[in-house]
Amino acid sequence: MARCIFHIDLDAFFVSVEQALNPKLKGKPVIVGGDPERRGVVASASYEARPFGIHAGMPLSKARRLCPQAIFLKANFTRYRKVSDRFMEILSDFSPHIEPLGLDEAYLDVTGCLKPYGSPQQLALAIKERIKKELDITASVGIATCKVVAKIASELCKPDGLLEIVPREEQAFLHPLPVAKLPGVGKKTERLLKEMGIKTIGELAALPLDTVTRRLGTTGAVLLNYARGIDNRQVELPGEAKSIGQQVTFARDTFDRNFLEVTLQNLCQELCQELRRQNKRAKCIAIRLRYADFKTITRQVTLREASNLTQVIIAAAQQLLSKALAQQEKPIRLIGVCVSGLIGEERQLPMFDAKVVKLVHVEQALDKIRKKYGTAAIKMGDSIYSENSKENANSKS
Ligand code: DCP
Ligand code: CA
Repeated sequence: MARCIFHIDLDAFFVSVEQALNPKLKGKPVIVGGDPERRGVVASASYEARPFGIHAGMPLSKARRLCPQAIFLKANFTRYRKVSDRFMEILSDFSPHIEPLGLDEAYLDVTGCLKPYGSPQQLALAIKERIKKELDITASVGIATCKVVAKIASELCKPDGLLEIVPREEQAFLHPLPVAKLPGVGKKTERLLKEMGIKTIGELAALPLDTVTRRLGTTGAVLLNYARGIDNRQVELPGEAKSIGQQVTFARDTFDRNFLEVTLQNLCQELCQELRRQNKRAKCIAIRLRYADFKTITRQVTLREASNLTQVIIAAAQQLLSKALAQQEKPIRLIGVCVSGLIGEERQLPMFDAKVVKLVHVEQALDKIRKKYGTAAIKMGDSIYSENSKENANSKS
């Protein structure tokens, strides 16, 4: 089945944050100056400033000459980082498969998340609406079967755009575009390609592989694939563990429901402790059962809100277990729990939700005791590990 990948990019990000904070700036040419270390260049320009020829990286002195009536503001990175966190959090409500790129853009793999929305476009509109409502910022969304096409699509529909490239239309969409639109084609590669007489993505796509690699090396092979609309890269968190798992294999196969439930609770407890240690919350909970005949099943659920609270994770895992046990009555040799869709825990606690705050405090206190006296000091049920082999896994796949 074709994948459905979104590339979502906030419009004129730094400027939009300032405009959301001070609506008087909306609809006007506004320019946010860059990093004080690299003083003197434009970091972000409102769409009203762009017709004057202003773009990121341009010296502020030149921007001032081109558009003297523009409003110039200093960058406030703490502010932008906070908004970026909220943006990523909104996205993670729609799919656990999220790959942030910098502060204001991300890929989402929504292949398995479309059903409630009816179509990719409806889902994209729902995401755009949430962002507008909660952050007062417009976003542009490119939809395609792979990352590279989704990214180019979002760029072409800016600002406040939505562009879907349906399966099998990738090449027709890409081919007329200038090669510089391909991610990975910088000034140098563009010049090399120009020397070869290549100006459009379609002209690049038509070249034989060895011609391209001779001039551009291995990057050439990747670019050639992109130009042909081929990009198998997954949507994934760069360099981070994507899931945390715990599982046990029993000394004897078991039917005992109570024993399975207690085992699962203990696994969840350890896993949540690890989540809190890593300052992460999980959006997706999966349980794994291996039967005596080695048949293995996985059952998974996505939480409405990411969590690292033991009670929340246990409740989800127990529900999955009950369903699985109702479907199959075979002795079980292994049980495991795994969380994925991990997101950072930088967000402030919702202070109005006293129950959540209390739970977090209780669990933090328990974590301290476990750290001091060992994990075995506090468990929610009887200790069960003594006769069983126990494995845990931090997985990257
Ligand atoms: N940025 C920067 N210096 C640059 C480019 C960008 O400091 N040379 C910062 C400011 C931007 C933010 O990163 O607001 C995001 O970069 P984008 O390239 O996505 O640019 P914008 O969001 O400003 O505009 P667009 O609507 O084109 O995405
Ligand atoms: Ca942007």
